[in-house]
Amino acid sequence: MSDLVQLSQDNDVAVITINNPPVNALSPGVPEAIAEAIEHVQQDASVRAAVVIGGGRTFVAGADIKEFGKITSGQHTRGAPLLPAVLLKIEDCSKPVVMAIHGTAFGGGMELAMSGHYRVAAPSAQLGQPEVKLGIIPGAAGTQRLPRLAGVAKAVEMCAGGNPISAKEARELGIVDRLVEGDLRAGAVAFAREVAGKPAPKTRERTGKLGTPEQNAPILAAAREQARKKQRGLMAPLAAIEAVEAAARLPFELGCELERRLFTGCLFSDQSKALIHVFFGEREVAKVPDVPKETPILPVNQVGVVGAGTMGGGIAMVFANAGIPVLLREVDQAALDRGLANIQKNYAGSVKRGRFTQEFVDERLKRIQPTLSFAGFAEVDMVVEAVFEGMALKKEVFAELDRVCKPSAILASNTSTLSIDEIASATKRPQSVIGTHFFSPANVMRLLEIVRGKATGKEVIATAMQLAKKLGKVGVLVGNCRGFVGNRMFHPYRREAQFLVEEGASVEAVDAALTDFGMAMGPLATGDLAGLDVGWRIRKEYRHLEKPGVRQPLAEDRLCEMGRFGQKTGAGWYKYDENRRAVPDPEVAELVRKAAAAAGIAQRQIPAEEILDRCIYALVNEGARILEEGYALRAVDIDIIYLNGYGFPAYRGGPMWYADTVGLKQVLERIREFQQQHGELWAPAPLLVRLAEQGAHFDGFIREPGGKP
Ligand code: 3H9
Repeated sequence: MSDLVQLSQDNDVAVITINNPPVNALSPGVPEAIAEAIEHVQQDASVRAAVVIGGGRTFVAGADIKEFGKITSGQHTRGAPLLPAVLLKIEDCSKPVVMAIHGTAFGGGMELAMSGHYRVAAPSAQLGQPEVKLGIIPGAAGTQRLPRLAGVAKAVEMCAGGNPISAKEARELGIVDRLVEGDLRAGAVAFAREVAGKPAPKTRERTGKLGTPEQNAPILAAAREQARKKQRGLMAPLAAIEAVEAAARLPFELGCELERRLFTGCLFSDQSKALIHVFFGEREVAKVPDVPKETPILPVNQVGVVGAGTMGGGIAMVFANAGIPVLLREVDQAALDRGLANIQKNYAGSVKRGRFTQEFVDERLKRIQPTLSFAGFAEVDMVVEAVFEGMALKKEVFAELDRVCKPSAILASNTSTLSIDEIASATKRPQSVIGTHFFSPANVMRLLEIVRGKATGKEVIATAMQLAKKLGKVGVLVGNCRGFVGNRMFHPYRREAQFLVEEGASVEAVDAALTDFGMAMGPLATGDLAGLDVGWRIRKEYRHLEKPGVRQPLAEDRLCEMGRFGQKTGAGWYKYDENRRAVPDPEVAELVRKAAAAAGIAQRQIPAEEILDRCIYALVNEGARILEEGYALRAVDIDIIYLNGYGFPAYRGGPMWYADTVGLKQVLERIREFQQQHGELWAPAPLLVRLAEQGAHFDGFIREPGGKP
């Protein structure tokens, strides 16, 4: 037997152990070795039943995702798919095969589990068909066996939604036959002994839960509607529903054939390639080349948050939710009361929506201790400053924190635009100063931009990266440039959106072009949500840096002067009704038209394609500069920032991946057209020019050592 699978014997029960760390993926060699072990079980007269179990921390987390790229790029030339055949062999074994599940039985792992005659599980195990999250569907009869075990409704929910269920729920649904407390292997062997000699039920022959077409029709219709709404633009969920529908309609073999066709169609799609890029990208961003895995991590058991505004309050909730006690400091009682009331309101909303229980919330609230002073800050391991965005104030706060906090404490700023180095200069410990840029609402958004100053210590970086994970965030390390990565790119993106309106596109048309592309919101509606006054204040702070003669958007400053700050004032680019629904506002159209006329900007019809290209390529061009200058470590870091902080559609892989799929030569040509029409704001990034000329991609680009940060 190979190293990947071991066969041992516990008297009359064979134990097949899969050992392919870290997650026992079904890499080449694993299915073959399982098949070989089953062959032994079948032939060895001393064996009456078998247990299949995962070695290490988990059962099987699925097919080996790395192999998919090899298949779609033609490196794999294997003929008939192997896994489905191996699963049939297990199911056809004349001796009962008991699957013993701990950790995760995901994707191909779940499919493997369902090919057994019985399943037992540790109570902490999770089971699921998460393939849709990779833009594919189960490809080894998962869509055919799951409805036979759990019914069509649950199978549709799991295969189209992709979220796992607990072992307890799996037990209630009949997917799992027994929960095993304590030693799983021993429990599974005992179970196998109980069922040895009895007829072994084949999942594929069960039909009791498949329902009638009449019963299934409303379930499938509701699932399709939900998928179109909640997973807008994604192909895989609809394919998964079609495959599950086939399970109830067709014999098993024909259902499997349909599943295979749908699986292959999805696998070769751009959506799946993008989502697989995202899967590995989310893991890649945690790796910082000059901060090795062994870098010591500083303890963060207690934190301080300075400022109880929207951001500070949200950040306090993030820590409290992760079990870390927080001292929340404000300057006066009224501001502190307001901050706390917001936190309570926020939690109450979560209880109302059923996300948290009251008990859970009470426990979290107890972890947030409000204060008007810095008393107690001497004990905290880390402080996150979230005061008003102004350099003078930030420096004052950091000088004070430097005085009151213990020497080992990390001092972090939530600034979204200001220089971490300048903030650090207010302290005597610049090595302990770092940026932790949360996105609003901080307790919801997954992105955490971690900003490395020129003096930030490696231990501080490693600690912040690990803390991000603990807080349930995706931490991405970025360099210290104006706007860091996300906002620096967002600036030209929103600038183009505004220019387009000035040139004749309607506010709604600009937003629609981007939401049709898959963005969660259009650029102008996003401004209204974030508050137009934020940018206005920043523009005022940086006005002295603007180059004379360079075109600037006209309308947003005017809107702010009118008190139209966006949703919070009931009006911005749109008007908002009492339910915060955006309504187009002719007053804005008129204002923009007048401003454009005064500035001599000609009006014309602008096609949606131009709106899209100008906005997205503005992102890409700035992203290319950031990448070359080294403020982002890799193109995928930029992608992960945009997916988790800016509502970029995951199935397009992020702005840099999207540009790669369009082809950099084509992107460059279009940018050069825009440069001719609109001038130097559209000068192509040198890296884009170079890569386009080489026929290369952003993906995989590694900057020469010795670049800026
Ligand atoms: C499928 O099964 C299709 C089927 O229908 C069959 C069709 C024929 N493959 O996430 P972590 C790596 S599709 C390859 O940091 P955690 C991961 O990249 C698959 N590699 O750990 C990382 O590598 P590195 C359906 C994989 O404890 C390391 O393992 N299954 C795979 O936070 C540790 O991972 C899924 O979609 C894989 N399948 O989370 C499950 N899985 O250290 C995908 C992980 O070099 N996996 N790696 O960066 C997960 O959801 C999580 O990894 C899991 C563990 C929850 C299992």
